[in-house]
Order: sequence, then structure tokens, then C-alpha cells
Amino acid sequence: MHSVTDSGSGHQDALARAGEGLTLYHFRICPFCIKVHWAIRQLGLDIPCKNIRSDPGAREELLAGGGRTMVPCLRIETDGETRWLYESDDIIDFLRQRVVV
Ligand SMILES: N[C@@H](CCC(=O)N[C@@H](CS)C(=O)NCC(=O)O)C(=O)O
Repeated sequence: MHSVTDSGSGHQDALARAGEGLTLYHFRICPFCIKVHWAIRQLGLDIPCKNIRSDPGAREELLAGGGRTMVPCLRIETDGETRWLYESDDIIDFLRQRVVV
């Protein structure tokens, strides 16, 4: 039998799994990034972020991997493969699906 606490921690585990392999490239005053941050918060996810304005290495990573320095961009690592997802609406759709599945 599950207690309220058990189901709570199960939910936390599911959220931690949903955030696995994800990194958000962003900068602070970008409105599209802010929209994605709100969605991340709303979904209860905890996703590491790299600020391409304060971290030149992160900007280089984004350019080398994704091909553009446009933000927001979500780096998705699954089964040894890396995908770079641009477009705030597409990122939010992707995150919603990850949480639902
Ligand atoms: N349609 C994009 C727009 C993103 C966008 O315009 N980002 C700006 C910052 S607010 C940017 O990175 N501009 C620089 C560039 O396009 O390389 C989205 O919704 O994510």
C-alpha cells in the first residue's frame, strides 16, 4: 500500500527522470527564454541551464552543436545521441510530453 509520502516521492522521481539528459541554453533577458523557464517551473522540472552571455564556452558549445547561437535551445541527450531543439514553443511541447509520458 502506498502512503501519500510514497506517491509524492514517486512523482519527484518521475520528474527527475523527465529532466534527465536535458540542458537549456539561454540568457536572462530573452523573452522566449523566460517563457520556457516559466513552463519548466510550471511542470515542476529541474533542468540545468547554461547562460550563453555570461559563459562564452556555453555559447561555443551551442554554436558548434546546434549550428546557431539563437536561444532558447534545449540540448537533448538520449542513448548517446545529442539533439539540439530550437524554438520556444517546440521546447515547451517537448517538455510537456516528457512529463506526461
Ligand atoms: N522563434 C524563436 C525566437 C528566439 C529568438 O529570437 N531569440 C533571440 C533572443 S530573445 C536570439 O537568440 N537572437 C539571436 C539569434 O537569432 O541568433 C523562439 O520562439 O524561440
